[in-house]
Amino acid sequence: MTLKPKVLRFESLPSTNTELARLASEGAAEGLAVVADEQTAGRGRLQREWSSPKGAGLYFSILLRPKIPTEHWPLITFMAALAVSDALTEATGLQTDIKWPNDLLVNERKICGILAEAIETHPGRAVILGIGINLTQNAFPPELANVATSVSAATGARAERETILAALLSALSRWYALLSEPEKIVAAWCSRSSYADGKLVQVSNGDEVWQGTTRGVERDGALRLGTASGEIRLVRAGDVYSVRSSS
Ligand code: BT5
Repeated sequence: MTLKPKVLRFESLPSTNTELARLASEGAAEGLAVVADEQTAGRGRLQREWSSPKGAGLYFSILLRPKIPTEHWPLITFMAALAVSDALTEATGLQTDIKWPNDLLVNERKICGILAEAIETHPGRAVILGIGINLTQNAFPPELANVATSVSAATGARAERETILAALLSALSRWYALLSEPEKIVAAWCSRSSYADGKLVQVSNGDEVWQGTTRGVERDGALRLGTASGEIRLVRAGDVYSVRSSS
């Protein structure tokens, strides 16, 4: 699968994902991408807010029409995390950690969030892949300062949005070509995530909270959680929090 990105730029949008979903429903081709200087209704998973002030972040969405079995679609988020990780290293020298399922961390703080949304369109099912990268500390409100960071804070240098965007487009094209080989995506993801194996975590899906130790990732992207009773629980959606061991 070859991806040929074509970027449309906007000063301000409610959400790059929403705008691209609209274009996708009108039949836009795979690879169409949208970038905005600000989002007035940027969102995360479960309709949470993604703080997106003007000029403070890279707010980006790209349209994918993947020809892979639906059960492997969660790997699109993994593929995107690998691409952002490459792009940040190439463009800024930063080394990132990946937190299941959709966060990139630097020094245990979130620098990027990924939101992949599947939609029905006339030419078939599509994915709107949204990526938000914090460029400066203005990208998020002060109350998130303990859990969020930005390229400029982490590198001590000015964050060049266009350099990061160019690196992201080529990294996405590279990793997208591997999407039909789930083992490779999962293996690469696990090698770059401190959360993949042996991490004591709490997982919350909104209703329930489980504690356990991570035991790798299934071929479809589900997180394997080893619980105290010795069973393996497969987690397909939720938020993961690192727990410091008391020993
Ligand atoms: C995400 O959701 O991390 C997915 C974020 C995707 C944003 C991109 S920007 C381009 C495209 N267009 C959109 O409208 N969205 C995508 P989630 O894992 O649910 O995390 C959301 C949580 O992260 C919020 O509830 C806050 O706690 C926190 N948060 C909000 N803004 C943040 C920021 N700028 N940096 C770090 N954390 C933030």
